[in-house]
Amino acid sequence: MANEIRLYLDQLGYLPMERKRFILTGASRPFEVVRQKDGEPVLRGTTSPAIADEASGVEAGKGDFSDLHEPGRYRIRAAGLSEDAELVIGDGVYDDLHQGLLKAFYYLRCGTELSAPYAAPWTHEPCHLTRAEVYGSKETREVSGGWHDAGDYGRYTLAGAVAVADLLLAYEYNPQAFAKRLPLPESAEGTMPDVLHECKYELDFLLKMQETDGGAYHKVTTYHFCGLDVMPEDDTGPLVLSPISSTATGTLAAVMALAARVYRPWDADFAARCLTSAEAAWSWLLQHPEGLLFHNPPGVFTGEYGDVSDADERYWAAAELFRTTGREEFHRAIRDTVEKGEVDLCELGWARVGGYGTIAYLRTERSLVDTGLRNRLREIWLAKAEEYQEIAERDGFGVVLEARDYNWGSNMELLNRAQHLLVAYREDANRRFRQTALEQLHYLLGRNVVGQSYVTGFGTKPLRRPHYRPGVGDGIEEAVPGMVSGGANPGLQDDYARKHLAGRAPAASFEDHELSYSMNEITIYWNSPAVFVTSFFAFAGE
Ligand code: G3I
Ligand code: 9MR
Ligand code: ZN
Repeated sequence: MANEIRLYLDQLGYLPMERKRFILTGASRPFEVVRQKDGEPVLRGTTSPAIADEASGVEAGKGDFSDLHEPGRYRIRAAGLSEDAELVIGDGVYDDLHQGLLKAFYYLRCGTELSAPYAAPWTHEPCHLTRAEVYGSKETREVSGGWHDAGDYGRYTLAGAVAVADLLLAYEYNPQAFAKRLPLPESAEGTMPDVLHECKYELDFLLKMQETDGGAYHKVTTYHFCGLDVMPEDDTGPLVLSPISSTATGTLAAVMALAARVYRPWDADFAARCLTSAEAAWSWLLQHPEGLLFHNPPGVFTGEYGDVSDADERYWAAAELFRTTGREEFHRAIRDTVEKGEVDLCELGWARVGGYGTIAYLRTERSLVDTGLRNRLREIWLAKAEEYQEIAERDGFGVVLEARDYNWGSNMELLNRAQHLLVAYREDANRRFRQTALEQLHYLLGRNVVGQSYVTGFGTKPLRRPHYRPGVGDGIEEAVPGMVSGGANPGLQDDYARKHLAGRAPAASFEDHELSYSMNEITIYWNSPAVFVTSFFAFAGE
């Protein structure tokens, strides 16, 4: 209905001591919060003056109930609301979400059976075990394992590297959030946390993607995407290793150097293998200074993950190798990149990885770093955090995206900016940054103009029909839980979106339908920043 008043809130709940706000469309009005069990009013307030919000296309105000700290179940009432809104306040409201987001990577495993104790009812047989043809040659390689990228069954080196990096960084920042077993088949193998078991499943695959000269193949896929209802084990077309690229090789060098640090206390041999791989990839980069940017070769029609520069991947590789080894050659490469000024030093996500390089340098042992350079990077990082802070404070829904930022994978951009704010928070203990990062979780979990939780299995209106082949092919009504949708995208980049979404405001450009891959696919590097962000707020995170 045109003038119906709508209330939007985090459908999982709110943490007792954090800022708590809901969004109410229409003019400012009184509201009250009552206890669910006896209807006792516990807080009264008035929503802020409504502002015309460009990204969502509605006029909305915010209802602040931050003074309510008592954990429990409540209802929110306001004039014009057709029904009360259900509200939860509690310390552990994100604990199950955190576990679910991480377990989603297990469901994306390729090359192995997903067995009942860990995956029921979403089990499937092993898949994609055949040797892959090296594009354009008669040679083949054994490259089984790793994670399916997304709704498709491709396995893409740089996408996998970025996803692993988010998860390992989350573990480095908040180990306490990863103590509880998921569980996984490897859980009983000792005391190594499951997040490290799961990342090793991808890292073992990424090691296979490295050629003897140190270069990394860009991807292993079939030549075409298979049908949307094809189960992994039924996707039996020939596998092809697409050519080595400098972007894949740069991200491989980076993530292997990062892994060498993280796994050293748990599996020294594996950590050593990772470092050897990182150094081999780095030497390949030195031998190919001109770069080798990737485009799908003739006859290959799967995801491209193209790029216009590999300078950011080289920067990230140098920074991780410097943090792990302390060797001056890597330090020089970092300095040269910063001096040249061609790399965005803050961007995160699959295409621009300079931010991961800056995080690596900011977290390098102080005795190794150049204090002037570190301070410069810190200033750049905090200035960008202030920019994000201002965007969120201006936005009618408290979102860190401007209208133009809603593109394919807008939830990745949102979560990457939340990651940025949390890294800034740990740099200068500015709690505003942590608070704004938390507001992005509220958006992801229902406080948005479509009233949608963008995560399968979580929220009162959870994601149900992502563009995800096993979910279409398995005939099971319930979606695998813990998968993050790419989210609102006004780009109309698939047939379904063109047919159903034309003319909508950017943040309203979403429907939960499996036919739309440009707004409702899931991917490993949309789940991985979500794990990073929730790790600060789950299991008494800080
Ligand atoms: O950044 C520009 C923005 O400046 C511009 O205004 C806007 C106009 O539409 O485009 C923006 O770039 C978009 C880019 O994603 C970043 O959001 C491109 O249009 C869009 O084509 C691009 O989409 C990528 C998509 O593959 C198609 O290439 C997604 O980032 C990427 O996540 C997605 O990755 C796919 C894999 O290929 C296959 N596996 C599934 C995976 C997820 O859908
Ligand atoms: O399923 C594919 C998805 O993973 C990709 O992100 C998307 C864009 O590359 O392509 C999807 O595959 C579609 C193909 O591009 C066009 N025919 C329908 C395919 C299934 O939706
Ligand atoms: Zn597979």
